[in-house]
Amino acid sequence: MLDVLSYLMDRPGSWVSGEEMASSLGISRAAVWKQIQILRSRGYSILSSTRKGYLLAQVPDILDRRSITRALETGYLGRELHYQSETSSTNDLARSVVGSARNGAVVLSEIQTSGRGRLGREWLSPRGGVWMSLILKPNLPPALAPRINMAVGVALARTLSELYGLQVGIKWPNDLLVGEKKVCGILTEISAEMDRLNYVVVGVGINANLDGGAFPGLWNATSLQQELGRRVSREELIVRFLKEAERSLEDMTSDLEKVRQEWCLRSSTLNRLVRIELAGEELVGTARSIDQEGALLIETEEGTMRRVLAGDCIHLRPVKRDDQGR
Ligand code: BT5
Repeated sequence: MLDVLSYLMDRPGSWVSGEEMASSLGISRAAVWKQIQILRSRGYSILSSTRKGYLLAQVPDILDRRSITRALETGYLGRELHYQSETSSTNDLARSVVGSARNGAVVLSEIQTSGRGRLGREWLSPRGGVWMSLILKPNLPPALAPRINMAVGVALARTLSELYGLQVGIKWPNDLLVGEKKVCGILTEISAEMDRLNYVVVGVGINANLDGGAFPGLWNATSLQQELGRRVSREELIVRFLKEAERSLEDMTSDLEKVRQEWCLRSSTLNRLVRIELAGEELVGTARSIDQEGALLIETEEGTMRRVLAGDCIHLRPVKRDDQGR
């Protein structure tokens, strides 16, 4: 299903011949036609002409629980899906259902009225974005929860770059930037006993189909729509992200080093001069690496290495090539 849709979406404003599409996708022309009919029934406006083929004229911006469930490509992530058109925060909604929820349940909402960031900061969540929370019940000690954050950040960066060809960078600990502008934020909240995690709620906010007016007063926020010059299918985005997140979470248990290395590759923080704001302290230095617990390793201006587990990070300037560490 997603194949014909992706094919048309990759060619915005262009006519695509049915024959060309069928042969590129390795399916029959009748199968293409059938998929076009299904897409139309879901609200996609697709023009057809016997001479020119098909043209995707308009993408509906709907989140339909059943349609997402049908499109899912995961084993467990998102197989239990909760949807509300409006909620205070999907992280709160997730916590209210966590008792009976299965590992991998996902909570989605069109609008959040009290979306939040870290340290109680406000997260603007108007209609058009993807506001979702993953409920995970992993068998991990609480100290290793930041690994989940790292795995989800990597999955999100991979999704945006593979689906849209965007140059996204992960800013430590877990913002996704296009250039220097924030397009996604992640808020991971845990419930734990001394030696055991009860559950983890990973809140993921993606500024998808939002225009410039969506972020009054925020000069450093952007959206997929603004960056791509077109709207995206949020359903396709969610389905792909859940698939990538499941893969990264699996890697996290079988090959954590792979996740760490991918984080480093996709990071826009490493090899930069940064200022880290910790409770009651400020640290300036060059970000050299992150370790397997997601802690940032900073080389201070005095030449000592500092390990920072949590804090706010401000990018100061890129470091010159000859200044780079390994
Ligand atoms: C974050 O916090 O970046 C985590 C955001 C997590 C949002 C998701 S949505 C689903 C789930 N439910 C929730 O209630 N939250 C999660 P932080 O690093 O603290 O960044 C917050 C700062 O980002 C704010 O103080 C603003 O400056 C800025 N900001 C607010 N809304 C934004 C938006 N939509 N896009 C980009 N930046 C925004």
